[in-house]
Amino acid sequence: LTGTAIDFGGTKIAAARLEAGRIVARETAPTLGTGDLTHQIDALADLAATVGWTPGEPVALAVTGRLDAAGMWSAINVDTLTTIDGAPLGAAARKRFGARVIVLNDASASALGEAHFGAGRPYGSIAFVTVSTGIGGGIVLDGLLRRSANGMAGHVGFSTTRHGTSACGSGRWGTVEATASGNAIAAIARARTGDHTLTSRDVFERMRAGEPWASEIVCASAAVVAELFANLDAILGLDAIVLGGGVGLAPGYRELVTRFLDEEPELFRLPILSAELGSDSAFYGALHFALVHGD
Ligand code: BMX
Repeated sequence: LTGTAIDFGGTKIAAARLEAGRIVARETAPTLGTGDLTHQIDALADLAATVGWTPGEPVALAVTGRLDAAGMWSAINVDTLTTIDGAPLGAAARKRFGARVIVLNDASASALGEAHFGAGRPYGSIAFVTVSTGIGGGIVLDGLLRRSANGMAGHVGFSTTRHGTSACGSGRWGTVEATASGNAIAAIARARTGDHTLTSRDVFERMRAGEPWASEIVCASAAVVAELFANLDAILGLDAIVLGGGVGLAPGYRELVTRFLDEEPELFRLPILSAELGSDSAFYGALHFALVHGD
């Protein structure tokens, strides 16, 4: 794998330069809080240039949100990304970069990356679940990424949980994303403590410092994610689940999810692996997708 890949998430954008399957340069920047497509793409191009992308060279772009078969990009959860509704991301990026730009949902890209180059290698059928700003997913069945014309495939964060108490920015009530994501952890912690500056990272720090309220909030998130994993297994019959994302890879979180999944009947207890490529899964998957599909 050689080329430039970009991961466009709800909180940060990241770019990496890969050569022969190794990352040789990387850079990150905060996601702009604007719905203006041109500004967003300018920020991506600036970041790509800092890792060594040269004008005219193809780009693999993994992005939060829904991408339909016509190449239109929309935020589903408008709380994780300033309203983007039906923007022609691929076409606009191709114009700005003056090159081929292959776009793919971020979690779908990570699923492919982990399935082919990471923790999913020994298995045929896996789901990748990212617990980050939102909760996203990608499904690889018998080695093939599940994609759909409406771009909804893999959006596991918009399934619901019995622990749901609110709606997320998708408008749907009781979603896994509303209950267990990084945004949800921060919102619950803020409501509980009255400290409106708290981030999900702070909640993990407070948990490690022994604050019981912080540990309760993180445990509640892990319980919902474990319930999601059992549901995915019941629907898809998976060999394993690969867990990623800033929250998913936070020390101790996977162990908590495993502990809650162990409370389910044995049939639903599938292996939970940490994303072996860490936060780089999307780079690998998006580049692989670009090389294989090449459109
Ligand atoms: C949301 C959804 C998914 C995305 C997931 C993780 C939006 C804007 N995004 O479920 O498309 O894969 O979040 O994204 O509706 P992240 O931004 O948390 O990395």
